[in-house]
Amino acid sequence: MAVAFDYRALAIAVAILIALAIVVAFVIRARVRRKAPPELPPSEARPGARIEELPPVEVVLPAERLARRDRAKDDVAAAQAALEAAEARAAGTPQARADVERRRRDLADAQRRLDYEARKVSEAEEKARREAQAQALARREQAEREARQAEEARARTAQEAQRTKLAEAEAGRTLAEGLAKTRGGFVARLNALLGTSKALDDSMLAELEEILFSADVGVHTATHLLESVRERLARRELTDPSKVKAALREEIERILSLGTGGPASEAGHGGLPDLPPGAAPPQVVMVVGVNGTGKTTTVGKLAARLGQAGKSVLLGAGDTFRAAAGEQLDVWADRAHVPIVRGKDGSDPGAVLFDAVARAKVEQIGAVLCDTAGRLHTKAGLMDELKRIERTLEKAHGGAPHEVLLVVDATTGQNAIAQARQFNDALGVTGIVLTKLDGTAKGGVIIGICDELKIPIRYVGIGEKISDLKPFDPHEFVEALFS
Ligand SMILES: Nc1nc2c(ncn2[C@@H]2O[C@H](COP(=O)(O)OP(=O)(O)O)[C@@H](O)[C@H]2O)c(=O)[nH]1
Ligand SMILES: [Mg+2]
Repeated sequence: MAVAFDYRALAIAVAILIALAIVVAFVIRARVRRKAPPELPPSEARPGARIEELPPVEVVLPAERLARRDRAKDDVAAAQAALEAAEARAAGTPQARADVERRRRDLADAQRRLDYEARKVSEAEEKARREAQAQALARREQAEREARQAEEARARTAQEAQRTKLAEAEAGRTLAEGLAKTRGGFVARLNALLGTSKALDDSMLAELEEILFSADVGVHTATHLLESVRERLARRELTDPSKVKAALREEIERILSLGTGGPASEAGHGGLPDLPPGAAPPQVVMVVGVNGTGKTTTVGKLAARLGQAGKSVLLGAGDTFRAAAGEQLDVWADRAHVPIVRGKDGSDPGAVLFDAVARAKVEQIGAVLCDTAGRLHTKAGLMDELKRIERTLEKAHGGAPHEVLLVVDATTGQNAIAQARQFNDALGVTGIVLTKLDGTAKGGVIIGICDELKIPIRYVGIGEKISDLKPFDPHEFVEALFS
């Protein structure tokens, strides 16, 4: 049995399927479009997008290209005119018709040529426009970069000024404030004794002796002071207690001015001396002393002082013995805004300091401040280690260390003098920093140090803040002590 094939039904089914496929395609496309394109960070944004933001640019095309297009235009016009003339002349002869046909072909050729030249002009125009825009964009980005850098530099300067202000705000303590405890100690007792209108007699001298002997100036210096008073009394120069006080003050200032003894200490008191004439930078300062006297703190404060005076400074973290000593110095480097060379805990301190000096030479840094350990397994071990470091520094830079700065803690009183003597014998100390004067009534020890050792006192420490390191000036010191 023949089955009649229904072509109409098939066509309708196919049409429905096609329509369905079109609808599905539209739905999918609409969904894809609705998804927002991922947001690009500004620096990765498509250059095209940035170019579109630019104002339109004028471009100049090569004259030769424009001339070729114009010639093609003229050729079209000429072919058009020739065709029109041929058509006018056409008299139905086969030659005339052939001539018209030929002119028509010429016109079509000329037109094609013109189309080609016009397309080339617009391509060249587009290319030139893109190039000009890319250049404009590069210029704009360069300007933006420069503006950003200038802004960053401005922010850095402002931050710097803020830091300096903070450091200055920290500079609250004066020398007189730092010496308050010592002034309240033996100086207060001297004032109480010599500020009276009592007669100058043996009992007063006995009390003076007692005050001076218990004042941490040391037996040697106390004897020295008493003798000078007795001599002047014998010469009848001192007729009342206030004159005795003035004489003592004078004598103390004279002793405090003694710190210009040996050749190594010619620069005298008050601040770090300059490099000797002819010596090449960097100036290498080796900071030594027993544990806890304030070496690391002094290195940090000194770095800030020198930095403020315009000197470039590098810190060398030579205390690799005590865990966390490096981190402590790191914090100071940060506060003083100076670079630092550090090794691993337990590494060879000589090697670390050698590297520090080498880096300072390469980077033409003015001064290297070398922190060192204050405690090893034995005292002899410490001195040997420090002597070895001293030799290493000499190897790193002839003439180094230019300064061996001993840090002693005033709160240890007479012990400070003993330490200074030991370090001086082993290393040849060229300057002393007496720290923690703010925390003790034993400040008189400074008089003993100057009298017995005659090593210049470079600085005194009167607190834990960055600005609590003052260059030592004997006159100023006596003024503050007796104020
Ligand atoms: N009050 C006071 N404390 C100080 C002074 N110098 C250092 N110190 C403190 O003494 C402690 C030991 O100092 P540090 O520098 O670590 O000593 P180092 O072991 O010799 O390096 C720290 O807590 C410092 O803050 C000072 O002049 N005055
Ligand atoms: Mg330390």
